[in-house]
Amino acid sequence: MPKNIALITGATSGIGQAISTQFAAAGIDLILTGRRAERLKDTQEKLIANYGIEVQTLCFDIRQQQACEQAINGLPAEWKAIRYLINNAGLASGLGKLHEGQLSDWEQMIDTNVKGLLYISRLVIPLLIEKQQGHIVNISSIAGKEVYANGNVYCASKFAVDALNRGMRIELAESNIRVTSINPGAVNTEFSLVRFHGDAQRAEKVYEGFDPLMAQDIADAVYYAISRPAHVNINEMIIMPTAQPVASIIHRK
Ligand code: NDP
Ligand code: 8X3
Repeated sequence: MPKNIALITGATSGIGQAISTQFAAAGIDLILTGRRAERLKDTQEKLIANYGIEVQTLCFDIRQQQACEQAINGLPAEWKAIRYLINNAGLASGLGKLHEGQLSDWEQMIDTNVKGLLYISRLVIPLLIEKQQGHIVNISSIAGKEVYANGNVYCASKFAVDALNRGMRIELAESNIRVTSINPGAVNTEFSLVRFHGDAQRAEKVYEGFDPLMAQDIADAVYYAISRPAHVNINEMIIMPTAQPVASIIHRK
């Protein structure tokens, strides 16, 4: 019987995977989502074996509203007592001028980062309200605080996450639900590989010549936020590599 449950979207890689391991180590039972079934299964097996927690996996595309509904509504009753919702699934697709942009990139970012986050939140928040407790952590970005050259639509999608984060906090305080946004700068994950449509050489260059953040740095911050006493809400955190003082400047050796 699961007790202390977290639902983490985008748990197949990077930040979501690191949060999953950090939470598992703290004895939190997990609902993990993503599109890559094999990775979900591997992660589930490892976390159960290493930490003795319970893990459910939900394999679906967060852009598909019906798939979100089926996944969340189809959870066994005891798994609906979700305490932590970590809205992490997201991506950048492309990096270039708006007037030269690919519509398919824009749609993928808006559908995943904004609409997907909304679909999941709409389904899970009523479950938190029912229990009059819970904590939502929205993984936004420094791109949701500062606009940088060629970031246009990705930045817009993360500014939307920032607005949704603030809106949720205002609306949910009366239900004793905490809401936190985490806004990282460059984190070395599959993010750039995805942004550059699988161009591994270009992706590697993003993290060359300086020490980027690691996914674990962000997992630490998320765990810090959720492990504060119940009367303490961390509204937001901006976390940057030391060599990246603002979004558009990276000091490389
Ligand atoms: P990764 O590419 O390593 O991980 C992204 C995760 O999102 C994967 O688990 C992926 O799962 C999931 N995901 C993407 N699209 C979908 C979809 N349509 N349906 C379901 N799941 C999806 O990148 P990060 O770990 O770096 O990114 C995690 C979050 O952190 C994102 O919201 C990103 O914007 C944000 N962020 C990242 C930064 C960075 O520099 N890395 C900095 C600031 C914020 P799957 O492919 O299996 O579906
Ligand atoms: C990802 C970090 O600086 O590439 O959100 O926008 S950045």
